Amino acid sequence: MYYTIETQDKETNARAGILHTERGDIHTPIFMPVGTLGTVKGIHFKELREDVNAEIILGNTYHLYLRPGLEVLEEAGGVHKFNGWDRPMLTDSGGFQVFSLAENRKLTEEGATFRSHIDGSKHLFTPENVMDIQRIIGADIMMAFDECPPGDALYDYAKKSLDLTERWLDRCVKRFDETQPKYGYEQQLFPIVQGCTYKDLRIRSAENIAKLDRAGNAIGGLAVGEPAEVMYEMISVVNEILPKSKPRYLMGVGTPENILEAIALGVDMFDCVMPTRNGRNGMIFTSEGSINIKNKKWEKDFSPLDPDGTSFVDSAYSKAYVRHLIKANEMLGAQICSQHNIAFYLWLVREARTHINNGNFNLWKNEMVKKLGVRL
Ligand code: PRF
Repeated sequence: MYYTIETQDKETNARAGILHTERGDIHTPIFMPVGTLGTVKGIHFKELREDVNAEIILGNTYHLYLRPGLEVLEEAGGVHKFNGWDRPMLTDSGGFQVFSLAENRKLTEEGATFRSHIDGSKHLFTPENVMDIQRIIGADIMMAFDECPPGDALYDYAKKSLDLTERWLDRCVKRFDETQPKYGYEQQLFPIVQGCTYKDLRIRSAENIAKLDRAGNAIGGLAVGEPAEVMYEMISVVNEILPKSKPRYLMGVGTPENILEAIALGVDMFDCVMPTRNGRNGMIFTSEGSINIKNKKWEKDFSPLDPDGTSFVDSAYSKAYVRHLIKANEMLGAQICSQHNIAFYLWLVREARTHINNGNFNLWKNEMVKKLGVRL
């Protein structure tokens, strides 16, 4: 796995690049649809490949470990053989999900103990077993095991948390380097910068991670309650330090506007549940602003879902029909809106890429951001 930069924008820190992997090239900036359980909810892989053109998807260690479990995944020969997705997959490491989903979670030096949100059973994640689990899942990109404190954490807690995350990172790297891929294809480990909203902690974390010289690096602990301006400031501090020659992945972010601003700050990879989660609720993103399809305004609007949209669903279905499906809780409504939103996010990052390559990214970005904030 290696990264090449095609164009470095002159006005901003945006870049267009390619992350070359054994399973195909990933053109950056890229958005990774969230496929928590080995499925992007409601969307066939055929659509993801041929209609949306997703180049990589994300999965979750926490969820896949609990269901279907490691025995099934190992016997299948890894997640790609299990679900049929042949393009790259990245798995998040589980720490973040333990803290947002599991019950009775407890952090110790050793790792995190928690109770499953499914059956209450007790489990322990450690930096070592989270590396082993991601080896068994067979993710092309594995994430380090970290703690993600809340956005308003006080300095004392933030520092102690980073100390722990850094000790865990050393253990992740050691275990990763001592073990081999299970299924013959390459796997890489991305470390995660933490440090809350404190510049000195972010700098320390980024410096330590830069030294590890991994195939890519991630920025965690953002979009967890802090103001957007603070998030942007932290990204710029960190990106000064993280190597330019490696892809940078901003975890769990965000709105279309957040993504464009972060691209301008030099971020290359994104994931977020927003397009699928909001889509299931009938909220759709378009290049002219966002739409709540449940709104009465759309009841008799028989125009295409999104006349500028790139997915087949955008012209195949009308706003009025999709409104009806969502209001009636029909599965197809959730599917259409999810597919539309994922296609929109991927269109957005492809457009960003084109404008970086054409030398007019900043101008385009500023105009786009204005439109994205509109509620139609
Ligand atoms: N760490 C991990 N996964 C994450 C985050 C993090 O900080 C975030 C924060 N936005 C989302 N997903 N491991």
